[in-house]
Amino acid sequence: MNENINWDIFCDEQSNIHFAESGYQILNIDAPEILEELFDLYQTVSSRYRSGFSATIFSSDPQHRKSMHEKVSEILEPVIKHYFKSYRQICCGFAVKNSKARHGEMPLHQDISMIQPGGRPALGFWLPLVPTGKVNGNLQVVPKSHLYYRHERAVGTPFPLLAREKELRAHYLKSLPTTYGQAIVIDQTLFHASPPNMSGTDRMVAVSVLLPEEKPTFYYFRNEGTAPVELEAYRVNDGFYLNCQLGFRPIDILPDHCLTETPPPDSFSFF
Ligand SMILES: O=C(O)CCC(=O)C(=O)O
Repeated sequence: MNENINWDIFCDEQSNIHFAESGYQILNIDAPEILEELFDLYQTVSSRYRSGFSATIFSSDPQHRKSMHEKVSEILEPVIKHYFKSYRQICCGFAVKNSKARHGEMPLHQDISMIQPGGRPALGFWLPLVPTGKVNGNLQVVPKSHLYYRHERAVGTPFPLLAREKELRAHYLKSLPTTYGQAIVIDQTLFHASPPNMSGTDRMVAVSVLLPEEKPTFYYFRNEGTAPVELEAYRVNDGFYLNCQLGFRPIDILPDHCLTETPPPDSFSFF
């Protein structure tokens, strides 16, 4: 199902080739001053990130979401400009696994869709402010799984290989430890997860969602009252994700169109 995908993402062509094949790319961000600035910013708001796993996008305070987005996106902008070909940032902030709450496991999932399928993909940009490994909740990915289910996904869209999660974890899930200064870029369709933080020290990550400049932003609402399940596709502005309640139907806009949620393919192969 890789028709109509355009992998012209990074300025570096080798990165485009690796990303197209695997669905992720590790970047060496050679800019300690940027990591320090992000770390200093995080210190000013760390009291808000005290649960097992907390992320700015889940904050119930829209002011905080907006302020973190503005500050983090500004700090990251030179990095994004340097590595990516015309991508814009939405939903920046922090993703934190607290050292004192050991229940912050992130299950295997795909991110929700924020653009329509086809063309250049939406990306997750994940820049840890500390080295990451299995013990403090590093990112784990299923390489090549970004080609499996590229259809529209909303909050509530079931993970397409839920019944085979054990098998995926046993045979396909790959741990991606990072050294200080390394960032991981994933296709939002890539299967990914992270274990709990058992290290005794907080795991802080600066995050950004990157959308191709040429593609409008969408929000999908899953209408579970229909059979088959229908997705309502809302065309939104970039600020929408700083204010919305994820998983809820927007109250003041009408859908651009509706579509039936696509069932996953029957078989898979990630080798
Ligand atoms: O930060 C993490 O551990 C997981 C992040 C993640 O899964 C996501 O942003 O979708």
